Amino acid sequence: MQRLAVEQRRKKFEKDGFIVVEDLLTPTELRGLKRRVAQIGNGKLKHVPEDRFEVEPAVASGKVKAKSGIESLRKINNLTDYDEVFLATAKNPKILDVVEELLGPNIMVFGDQFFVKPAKIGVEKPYHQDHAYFFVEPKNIVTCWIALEDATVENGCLHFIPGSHRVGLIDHSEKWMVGDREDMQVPESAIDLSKEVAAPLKSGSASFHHSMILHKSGPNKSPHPRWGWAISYMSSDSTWAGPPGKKPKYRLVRGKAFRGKV
Ligand SMILES: O=C(O)CCC(=O)C(=O)O
Repeated sequence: MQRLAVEQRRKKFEKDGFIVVEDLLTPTELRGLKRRVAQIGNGKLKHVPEDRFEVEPAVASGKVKAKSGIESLRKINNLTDYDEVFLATAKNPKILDVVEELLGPNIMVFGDQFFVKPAKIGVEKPYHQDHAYFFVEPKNIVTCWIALEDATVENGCLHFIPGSHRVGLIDHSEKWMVGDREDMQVPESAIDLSKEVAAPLKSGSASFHHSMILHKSGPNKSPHPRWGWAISYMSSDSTWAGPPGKKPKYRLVRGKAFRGKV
């Protein structure tokens, strides 16, 4: 990409807290990922531990009987820790080049989540800032969210509040129940919904968002699944800020590591 375009993209990310990059992955790359995740979700490949899978609430409660393993899932956590195809994609230079523009040359994978959001039953994820869940400093993690299927307003694409990454960490004390698991959300009174923008994506396109931006995804009310894979990256000179001794082993994917840092 030309220097000017790169500079414009960086400025847009600084101002809004997210950018969209069209056609990041090719149809062949997408097909490989889709085949692989279906094999994992349907139990044909068994190398991803069970505790990485989260079942969609309507299926977990017995209200809906899913037609296949993958269609029963809300998400799969940390595929890059177990699966070579997803790990290779997390190292794809087309992704890392954009991340480098936003974070600098030394990059580690912080974590990843594959969101299934199955047709008709996928629940919403209410407004939150990712960094409310992330224990590293500075609060500057970039998530690449790749659409494996078209993500639309009807099937629950991401929505952002542009510029909200610049206001600091907001209170997440409101309870949000995902089935019987308690999670958290930002109270609606703390969100300027007049600024909300939807970020629909064609399959193969991706958004890159800052870990402090307020964002949500809607429920999937459509007959189409909304598969999206979110890989979060941090600069390798970040510092662990969680409980001592609990730091996960992070993977360097570009540049160099620093002693005493993550
Ligand atoms: O894909 C979703 O439904 C939620 C994604 C999200 O909130 C994130 O990637 O941070």
